[in-house]
Amino acid sequence: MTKLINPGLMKTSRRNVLRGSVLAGAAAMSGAAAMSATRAPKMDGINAASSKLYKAADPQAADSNAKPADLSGYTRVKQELVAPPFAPEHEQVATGGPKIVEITMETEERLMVVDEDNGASVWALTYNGSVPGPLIIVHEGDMVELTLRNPTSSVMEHNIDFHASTGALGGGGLTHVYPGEECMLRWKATKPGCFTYHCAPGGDMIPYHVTHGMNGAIMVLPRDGLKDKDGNPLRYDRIAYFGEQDYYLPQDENGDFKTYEAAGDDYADSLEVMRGLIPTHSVYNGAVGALTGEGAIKANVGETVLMIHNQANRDSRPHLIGGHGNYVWESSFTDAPLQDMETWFVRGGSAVAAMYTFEQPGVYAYVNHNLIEGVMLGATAHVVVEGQWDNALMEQVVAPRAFET
Ligand SMILES: [Cu+2]
Repeated sequence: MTKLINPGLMKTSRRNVLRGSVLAGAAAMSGAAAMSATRAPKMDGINAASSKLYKAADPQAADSNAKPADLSGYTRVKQELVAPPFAPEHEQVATGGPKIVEITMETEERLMVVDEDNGASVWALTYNGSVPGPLIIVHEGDMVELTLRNPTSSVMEHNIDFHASTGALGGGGLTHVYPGEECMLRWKATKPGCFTYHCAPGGDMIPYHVTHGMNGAIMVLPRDGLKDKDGNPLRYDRIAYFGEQDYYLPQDENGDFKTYEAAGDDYADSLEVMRGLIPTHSVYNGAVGALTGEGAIKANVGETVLMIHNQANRDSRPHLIGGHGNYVWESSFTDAPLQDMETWFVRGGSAVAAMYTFEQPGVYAYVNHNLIEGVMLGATAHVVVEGQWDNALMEQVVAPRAFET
């Protein structure tokens, strides 16, 4: 199935297209010029066992007939990204005209404990050191201007595919950075909604990076904010950002989770587990229990929380035990939200927003309601809500007691 999509430039196949750079070259975008020089991975100091993971970057076309983007009318702002489950400072309703929102992300490879109880760990591949990567928030019509930096200490090549963007494999084709390299990508947020972003270096490396934590979400708000089906404004007091991560961690013959010296060393073993399609873990925010106990989300009775759920690889079906999805946007923010949902759906490779106003105090569990995944694989978070109990909504009329026979 090999064919030439751009005669004289390069050969392609479906697999090569997934490797990323090919289409970007064919697109011959002006922004690609800076990335066009043929580069070689910097191999100094790289773990020898992992160096085979490198693939030489495909050459990219330097020529372009594309017009420069008209950036007049935009103002520039910096968005300081924060670690999940928190959201960056933002406006719910945009003031002023469209903005160029500058963000910086580093591709950090780091050893993370996945389950303290059994020693499961992973050399996570991350944006800014967290699983999921940070939540980005812009408004429809804004430009996202990302500086993507791959530290020299990295072992692997990384890039980023924004599902919210248009063209060049979601930017994946224009953002391949080797250790010690950085690049800048600017794209216009034309679709309002919540969207996944993820690393997609090419071939089997795509699911490998995504299942090692390299994904996150961006929310593109309508300029005038969220609305119900009748167009009335909907506002939230806080955001809780859940990244659900399926891991496929190799185990030895005794069932113990294997450990590795460096990022990438688990490549062959991981692929073998991944081929079975059954995750060893499915967790929120990187690890079992990351959002329970001290990490639990906090809220008060009467507060409205916007729960943003990202799952870059696998379907999920979140349910807030004891509460509801008062408004749920499974698709675009231009669609009317679903209302009063018990359980909603997150298609693998997407992010979804659900809004709820807490009416009772207590501990709420936010679970994947495939309860095997929620309970046994780890996909449980807690929301601890303070306030006054409302007996009109629920009351224990008789506490458990022995009944008379
Ligand atoms: Cu990556």
